[in-house]
Amino acid sequence: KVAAVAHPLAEKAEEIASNISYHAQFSPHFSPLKFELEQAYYATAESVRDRLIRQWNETYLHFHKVDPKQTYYLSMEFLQGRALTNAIGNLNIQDAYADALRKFGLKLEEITEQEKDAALGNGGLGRLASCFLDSMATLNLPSWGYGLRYRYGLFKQRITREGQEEVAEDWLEKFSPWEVVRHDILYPIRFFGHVEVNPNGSRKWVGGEVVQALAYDVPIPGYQTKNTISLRLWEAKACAEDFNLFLFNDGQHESASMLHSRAQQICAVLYPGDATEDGKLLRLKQQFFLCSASLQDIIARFKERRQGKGPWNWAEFPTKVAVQLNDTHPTLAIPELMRLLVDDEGLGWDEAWDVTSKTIAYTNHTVLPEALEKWSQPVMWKLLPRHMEIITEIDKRFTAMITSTRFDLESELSNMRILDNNPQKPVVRMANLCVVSSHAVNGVAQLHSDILKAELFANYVSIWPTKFQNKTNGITPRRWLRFCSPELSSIITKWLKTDEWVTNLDLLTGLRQFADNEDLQAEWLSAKRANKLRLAQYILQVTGESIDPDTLFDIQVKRIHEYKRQLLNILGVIYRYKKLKEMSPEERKKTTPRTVMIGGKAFATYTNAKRIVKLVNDVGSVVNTDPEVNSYLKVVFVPNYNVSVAEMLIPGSELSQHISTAGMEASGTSNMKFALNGCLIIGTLDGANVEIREEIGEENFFLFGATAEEVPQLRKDRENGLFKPDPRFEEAKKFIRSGVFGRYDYNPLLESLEGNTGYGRGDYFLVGHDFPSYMDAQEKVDKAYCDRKRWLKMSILSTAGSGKFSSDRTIAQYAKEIWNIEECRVP
Ligand code: DL6
Repeated sequence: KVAAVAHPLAEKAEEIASNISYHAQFSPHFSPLKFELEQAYYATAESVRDRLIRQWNETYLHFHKVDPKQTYYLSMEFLQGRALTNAIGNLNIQDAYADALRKFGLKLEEITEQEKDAALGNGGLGRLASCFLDSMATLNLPSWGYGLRYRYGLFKQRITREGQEEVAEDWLEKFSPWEVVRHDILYPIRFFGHVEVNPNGSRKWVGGEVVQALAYDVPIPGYQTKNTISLRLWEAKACAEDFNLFLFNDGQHESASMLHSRAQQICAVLYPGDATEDGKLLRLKQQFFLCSASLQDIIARFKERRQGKGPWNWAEFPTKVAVQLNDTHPTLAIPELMRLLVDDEGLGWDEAWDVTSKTIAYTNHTVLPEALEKWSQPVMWKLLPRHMEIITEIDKRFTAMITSTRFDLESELSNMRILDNNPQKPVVRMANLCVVSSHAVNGVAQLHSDILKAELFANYVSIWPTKFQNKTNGITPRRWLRFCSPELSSIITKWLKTDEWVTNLDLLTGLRQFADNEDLQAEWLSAKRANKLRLAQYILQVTGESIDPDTLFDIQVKRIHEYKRQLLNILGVIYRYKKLKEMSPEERKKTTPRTVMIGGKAFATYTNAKRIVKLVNDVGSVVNTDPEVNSYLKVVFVPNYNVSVAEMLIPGSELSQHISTAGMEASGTSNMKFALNGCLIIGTLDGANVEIREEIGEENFFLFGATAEEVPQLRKDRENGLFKPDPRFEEAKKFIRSGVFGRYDYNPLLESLEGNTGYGRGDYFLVGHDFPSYMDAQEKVDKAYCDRKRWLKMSILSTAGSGKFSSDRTIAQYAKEIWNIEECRVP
């Protein structure tokens, strides 16, 4: 009954309501006269998007006019999550929208729940990219993100009796109201083919297959600023001529559309399985597709901002363009930029190299050897022949530089080279290509950057000592506190007497002075409790398990990986369960009741990770139905962990586990989200835990485990049979083997913690070594939780010490120390 009128910039609830009504009627996506939650979501999202589009266009025009140096963040992953709450929050129109929706008898929270997560990423690396975009927009930085528009994002996880099952996640099943297709932004992307040499010696890549890259733009609004930047996602399209009408009319329907379906495959899924040669080729195609489309677009913009009139001063390019490679996945941007400059623009090698290396910077996100990308040389020659010529030339020049100037490094050269010419398996080492070609290389937490400098890239450091930097990761305080925990946010604002902390997170230190204040503690407790209740309801809804909000909520959520050691967590739980079983009812009453929640997705082909998921579920089934124990311990596997689930879990957490083997987690960012929400951390000295502990105070952090320095020797000791397992560790494993948790064969998993060979690898992740100190730290947790005042103080101090971990700080450092870009605020 609300009048349907378009008021794109409506302020008042009535006008907003009529705007929503307008979209329901005139941008119809459903049958008329239906206005249920789903329809209301789309109409609401479109009305918000109208406002964004105006700011977005203004931002584009402003950047065009000012022509500042601009950063382009190239990433194969963006884990955006939902957009509506974030957009409404950043535009500061929550109350008006809530009022408007009430006129339809709807609640804003019900509407926001309708949105599907855009899960175009796997985990930390992709979520970091999304936090960075939020900060770039909020800091008014001239910057854009470039990624791929995967048809199916990260799989949906279902838990069955067999464990994890993967189901395609159809985030575009209906459509996304947050993307705008740009039919005018289209670039040709070539694969395969060959290189032609012209009489003047210049080279040209020709032939092969050509697909089109079509741009879809997603608006990224900054917090309380007009600046709205773009995330440009590329989709692959075949040309109309590629549809063979003759074959189709001849009844050969599949052959007729072969090129179309081949083009569609490129952006079909995030991380196509790469166990087969075809799978590897597809992944490489995806990477090149992103790099080529983005660079053609960047160059087109560089020209457009010079009124489209050449000749171009290419030396100016790095003063206008910064390209950040999010890990090695977009490494092909390096040879592609060289190719575009040399072959298409006619620059000489040295000039093109100067432009390329001044433009490109690289972030490393892992030291895990299996995650350091290496591409088969024969596959690369087949798919990208011109790029392989360029890479070979870069490798040749680098080799010549070392042999002529650095005799001391000659013995190291074979490891430093970009090409590994091992005849059995010749590969291109993408990280080496990035290090050699970029002007800046950074790690993502101090410890990680130190390890990169001391180990992985040590030889390069001796050549280019100033190239290597640290940029400790951060998270956006908007999504990860202000919007996901409005109750706690209001309390913070009240006690700090300002809400400026949302954009200046260091102000949180102002809470320290009140950490002992009983009034603040009471308010803090009530906000945490409200969040715990909300979480308990969610757990009931998705698992059917009822959990008690008076127990300690202990959470570990992240990708399932052996180095992240969910196995250590569950072994600890198993030991706890066994001890509870052995206690008398009176003794049990003296323990600290806990609800342990573990969630995360295992890569589809990672068998041990899937076994861990199964074990957690099996332990939960037994413990939760054991009437003697289940008021003191519950174990819940939280299915389908994603950004929206995190927004529910983190505010309701009291203890969270960041317990990777030291030296293996580059940074971690969920540790920052939990600490910011007043959750205490039990963790090792790994990644950003080190800095979090420094910031919040070591007395507020439950530390255990070996240090990164000790790890190599401990591994050797194991190999030499010098490791003596703690009896508690042996007891926990034996308990699993006794069959208490069902008949599934857990031996292969348990053997990975034993022996020196095969599965065993001699407990590479040192679960056995760290188990006793982990259990001791858990005892300290239990004790601390009994003292409510002390716990609340620690919780307040965690939040108060989290200011450093704002992605605004991280991005400001990138802007100043790597990109050399400045604020460009839309007036
Ligand atoms: O830098 C973001 C994120 C870090 O917080 C994690 O510690 C790190 O594991 C992750 N790295 C990757 C790269 N591949 N692997 N493995 O996802 O980056």
